[in-house]
Amino acid sequence: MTDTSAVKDALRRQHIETPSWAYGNSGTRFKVFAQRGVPRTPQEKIDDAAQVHRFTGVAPSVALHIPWDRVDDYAALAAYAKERGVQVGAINTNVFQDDDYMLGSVTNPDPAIRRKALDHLLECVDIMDATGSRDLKLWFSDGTNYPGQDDVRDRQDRMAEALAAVYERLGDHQRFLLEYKLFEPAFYMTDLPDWGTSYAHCLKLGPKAQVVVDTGHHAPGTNIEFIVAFLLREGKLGGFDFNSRFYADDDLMVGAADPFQLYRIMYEVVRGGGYEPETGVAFMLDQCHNIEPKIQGQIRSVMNVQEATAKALLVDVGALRAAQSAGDVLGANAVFMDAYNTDVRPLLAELREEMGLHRDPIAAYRASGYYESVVEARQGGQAAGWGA
Ligand code: AOS
Ligand code: ZN
Ligand code: ZN
Repeated sequence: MTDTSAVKDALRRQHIETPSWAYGNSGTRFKVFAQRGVPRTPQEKIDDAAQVHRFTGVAPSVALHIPWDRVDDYAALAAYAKERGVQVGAINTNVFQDDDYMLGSVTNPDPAIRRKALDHLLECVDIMDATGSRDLKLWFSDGTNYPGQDDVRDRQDRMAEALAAVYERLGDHQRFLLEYKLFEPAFYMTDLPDWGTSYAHCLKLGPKAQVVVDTGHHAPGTNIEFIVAFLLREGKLGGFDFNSRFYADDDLMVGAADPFQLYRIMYEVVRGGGYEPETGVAFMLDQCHNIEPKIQGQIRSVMNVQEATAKALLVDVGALRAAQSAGDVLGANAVFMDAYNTDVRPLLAELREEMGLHRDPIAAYRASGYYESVVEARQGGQAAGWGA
């Protein structure tokens, strides 16, 4: 039996970070459907993020994306967030939207373009100094489209050089989270295609270099929870970019495509100690809401992560271990599935009441009138970045 009050305590201190770009208009390369009431400024994105925290109680920070969230005074922006009851979280870099980066950013064959990309990454560390952020998230669209297009090994050397320069610049309480992605926008080869490549670069640099697992960045069928277990064991799991994929990097709501996979991932997180705040695993969402309302989409996503976490915390570890050591294949699997098949919604509703929240965050948000007030106040909302 698992102690539900301990499970509730663990859930009470959950921290899920929402991304500023989830609140803006986004879409595919075919069409961006503009929604009403979307934020026009970074401050308004923070206002929306604060609503997600207000109704869920477990989303106290918001990740920024530079230059989409460019402002003159980042310390003032961090203070603004604080006033609204949230914090500025990870700073996301952008070396993928400039014409100069057609053949890559930090791995570009042209040293002047590499320098420009590195300068942006370093500027983002300056921004972290101002906002007090701990994490710099590095995602590179770098790669090639055709065999022979560029030298694969030289590109690794260039990547290593840039990462070392960023690492060198990090302060004592800062770190970078290095993201990998199998493909897209490069279709033949990505310079950081998988966790092993990110891990190898991070391992060489030291403890302030950590791997971030974006759940949408793997080949179909990849056992992501194994990667999570392995990286945690090695002390190299910096965090997650949570989202769902059906086909490629779909960036749909986490837990929508495969809630069972999310549960398996959260089980390994809990098992590997990654749920403890001191391990520094960041639980971030990296999503877009192209056709659904954005704030509600974020609330739903936070709830999906909560539900998977609750189930992972409910696993009867004693019974599982006993079955495992007895070689009881079906017994162990049954214990694992029992937790997954538990309806944790009543437990979470109860927890929310204990936290002074409404039992149903979506209903409470809908009834709050916030959406109607921003539709009224905001005219001409901003694209999230890609849709600009
Ligand atoms: C891109 O595919 C990565 O998932 C990035 O983490 C992220 O989506 C981006 O930084 C936001 O544009
Ligand atoms: Zn991501
Ligand atoms: Zn992605």
